[in-house]
Amino acid sequence: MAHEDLPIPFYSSLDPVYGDGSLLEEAQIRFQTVKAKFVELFGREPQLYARSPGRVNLIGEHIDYEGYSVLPMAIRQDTIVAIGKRDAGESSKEVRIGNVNPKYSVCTYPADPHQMNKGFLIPYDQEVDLKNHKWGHYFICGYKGIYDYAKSKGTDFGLPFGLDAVVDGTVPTGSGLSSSAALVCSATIAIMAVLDNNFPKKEIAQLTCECERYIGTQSGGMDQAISVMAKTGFAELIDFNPIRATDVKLPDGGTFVIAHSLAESQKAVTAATNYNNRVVECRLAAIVLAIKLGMAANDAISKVKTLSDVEGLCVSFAGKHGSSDPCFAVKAHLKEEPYTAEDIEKIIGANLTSIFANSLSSLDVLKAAQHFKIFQRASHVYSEAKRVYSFRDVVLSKLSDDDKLKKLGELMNESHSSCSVLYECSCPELEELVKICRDNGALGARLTGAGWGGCAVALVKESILPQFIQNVKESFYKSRIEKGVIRKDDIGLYLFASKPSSGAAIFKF
Ligand code: NG1
Repeated sequence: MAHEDLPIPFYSSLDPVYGDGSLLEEAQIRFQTVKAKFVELFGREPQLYARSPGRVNLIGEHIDYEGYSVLPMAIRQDTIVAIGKRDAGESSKEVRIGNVNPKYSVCTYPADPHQMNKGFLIPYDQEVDLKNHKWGHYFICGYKGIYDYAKSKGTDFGLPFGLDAVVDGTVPTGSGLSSSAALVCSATIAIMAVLDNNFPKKEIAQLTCECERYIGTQSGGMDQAISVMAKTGFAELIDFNPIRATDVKLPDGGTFVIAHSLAESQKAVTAATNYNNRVVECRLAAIVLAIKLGMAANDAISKVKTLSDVEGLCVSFAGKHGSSDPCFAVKAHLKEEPYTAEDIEKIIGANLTSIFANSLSSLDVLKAAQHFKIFQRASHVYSEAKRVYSFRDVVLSKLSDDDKLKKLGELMNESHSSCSVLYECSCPELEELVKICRDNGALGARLTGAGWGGCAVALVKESILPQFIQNVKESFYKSRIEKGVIRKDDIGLYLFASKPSSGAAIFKF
């Protein structure tokens, strides 16, 4: 059976996931702490646990929501959820979520998602209460996801049902390492398991991607797919529509180092000007290209959702001019100067607000936007999509490991430059950090995840790893430690080498 058709693995001990070394010891302590917190808050022991990891994206940034394949790997940092059903009766009408970290206070939600409309997420009419953004919302996304999934299968899995849960996460938040997906996926899987169900991984990847959108970001499915489907020792080429994961064994002799820029990327809160803005710009680029390439405006508006939808048109246009590159059509038909809303409305013959009338978060984007850089966004998406396959092809090639690593590094550098210049999702701290990584011998370095803060990932030869870490500490972190931005003892949380780790799992001891 294909990997993505298998259910989430169910274990009675921690070692299949955490191995037998120091990671296992650390995990044993964490699971004991989560259990103790559960007993402290709810007066009984949890029934079971689920875990889901964060990820680092090696290449393929801001293209998953455009339907293109990406190439991430899971990292060891993860989120653990302990869960138990509440007794039937009055108390079964609530979901209570605690956290081992005292920074996150207990959140309580009504168990019936129809009541969640009032003052919480408002999932049924699509409004999102971002002003009252609370960490527990991510857990409730999973609850709502399972509820909707059950309904789509013509059942209810016994929901609405009161649940208690305690969360412990080690994926740094706002870092581009997908702490949000680790929480949404572990919550969803814990809820699924405590209701005595287990679905194929590809369905969980799909449903967790859809339910994380209740938070208000129009995310693609990369983070959830890798968190659910990762395998120890492999990066994965993730395809969408349908979701599929193909193992990619990275060449020997290189290591990926993750380094935090210490600028927090508040993806949900800045969605209207950053993340969702780019999703809207890509849609507008796709519609304008479709029309310029001969599609009727009405068809373009109703049928074209992503740049991958018009790639065929772009490629056949390029073909007539001796090229196979969709960017050829972008250069021929879009102008580099930013477009105003009126410029685009003139081309497509419709109001932008009417196109996005069904999406409140897109309307927020339109309200906040001064202009739309559709040439730059489309150029990034098409070129980045190509780099993902080039990366995979280099890995599969007959080159020596050294030559492979060199070429992978070059592709990572090109990806960063495209993210920074064309997609404008970098920030000064990330630029400084990427430069420091390269100056200290990284074969390639780039921002990873959504950007606007968060982490960089650098490809480093194992032979220089200790010196590289030392130099980056000196050049980037030392001054920040002196200024009190981070504590010296915490440096390992912000700068670390990472091997591809395993995906989501359920534990019952
Ligand atoms: P991060 O930075 O981990 O939140 C986000 C999206 C991904 C992808 C990347 C950019 C979510 C949950 N994740 O990742 O789907 O679009 O940005 O490549 O929104």
